[in-house]
This record gives sequence, C-alpha cells and structure tokens, in this order.
Amino acid sequence: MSLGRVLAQQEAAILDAQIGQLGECKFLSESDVIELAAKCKELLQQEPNVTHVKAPVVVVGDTHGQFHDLLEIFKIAGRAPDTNYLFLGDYVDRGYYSVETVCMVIALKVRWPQRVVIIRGNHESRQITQVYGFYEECLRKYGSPRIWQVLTDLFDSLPLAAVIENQLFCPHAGLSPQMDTVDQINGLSRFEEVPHEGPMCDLLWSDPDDRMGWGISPRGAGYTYGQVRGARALPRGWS
Ligand SMILES: [Mn+2]
Repeated sequence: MSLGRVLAQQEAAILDAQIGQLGECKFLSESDVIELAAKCKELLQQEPNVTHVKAPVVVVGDTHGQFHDLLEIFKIAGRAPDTNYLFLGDYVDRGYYSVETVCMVIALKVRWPQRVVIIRGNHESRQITQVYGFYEECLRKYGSPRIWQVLTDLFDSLPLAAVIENQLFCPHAGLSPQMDTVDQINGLSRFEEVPHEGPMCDLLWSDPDDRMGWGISPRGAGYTYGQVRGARALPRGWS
C-alpha cells in the first residue's frame, strides 16, 4: 500500500473516532477542533459561493445547538455516507450543544466532502454568536475564547447557498433584490464576517412573505419578498 493511502486511512480512522466521540455528545479537545477546523477551511475555500448538490439528499435546516435533534435526524434519515446531507446553516446559538453540533457537522464534511454540503446561516457570525449563546458556551467548555475564534474564522469560508439538481435554490434565508442569477452570487467575495447589508447579508437574512414584491424586513437585516405579478416560474439564468 502506498504511503499516501496509509495516511489517508489513518486520517479517516481518526475522524471516525472523533465522529464517534461527538455521537456520545462529548465535545472534542481544543487541539482536535483546531485541526478539524483547518482541514474544513481548506475544503470550503475551494468551493464556489453556490454549491451544486445532487439528489437524493436530505436537507437539514436550523439545528441551533440542539444536538439530540441532530442525532434523531440521523436515526430517521440514515448516516453519512449512506445518506447525503445538505445543512443549511444556523448550527450554533440557542441550544446548549452548539459546540458538539457544529463540530459534528464539520467532522462529517471533512470525512465525506462529496456527500456532505454545509452552507452559512446568519448565526455563523461573530456578532450574532456573542449575543445568542455560542460564545459563552465556548468559554464554558474550553475556558477561553480560542475555539470561538477558530470556529467563527472558519464560518467566513462557508458557501452562501446550494442548488439541488439545477432546480432548487437553497440559501439559509432568502433572496436578494441585488441578485438575479446564481452567477452573480458566485461573483461575490464571501470570505468575511456577514455584512450588515448587501447581497450576502440578504441571502442569510431575508424571509418570504405573503405581500407582493420586496419589503422592509422587521428583523432589521435583509428583505421580505413575495410574488411578483407576471413573474416566470424561475428567474432568468436559473436553469
Ligand atoms: Mn437563521
């Protein structure tokens, strides 16, 4: 067996052990998280802003630190790599197990890069995580803000949306009045903290609404959007 193959097998065995540890809701050591985040960042930096995904795939919305709900989803829908997953962001905040939840998602991405797709939610942000729990949880579990820094740094590399089978556009939140095509979204420079306004912010914050057209969002970021009279089923360039 070649040296490269031996190393790859060793790496897979380590990752499997880490996924097993996380599966028991035991958080990883600081050095494990740092190494895992570095590997994940390397992978994500090669992905476009809009990642293409093939069906069948299980789409998972906001997990928000609810680790036991994530395990329940695995129980119902199956585990990677037998089941392909698209995680739509908001892994952290609100629930008590943000560290375990986000590390599990990252570990699965690193272990099965072609079978697990992860994108960014509005909570994958330095500012939001300091208000809604993830920062405090990192401090409590690791005794310093280091892991929060490492993980929020990784969040800057997360893609902004996915498209399933060239048909289903899947951002974390919604549309942007400034973006009509996937190509336009792919042209954005995404490697930064979530901005307070602009197309990247909109994709992570906007909400569909019963009112027609674009509206001001009550959340203070992004827009609301509803039906447009005479609109085609799919906007130009989405096929
Ligand atoms: Mn959200």
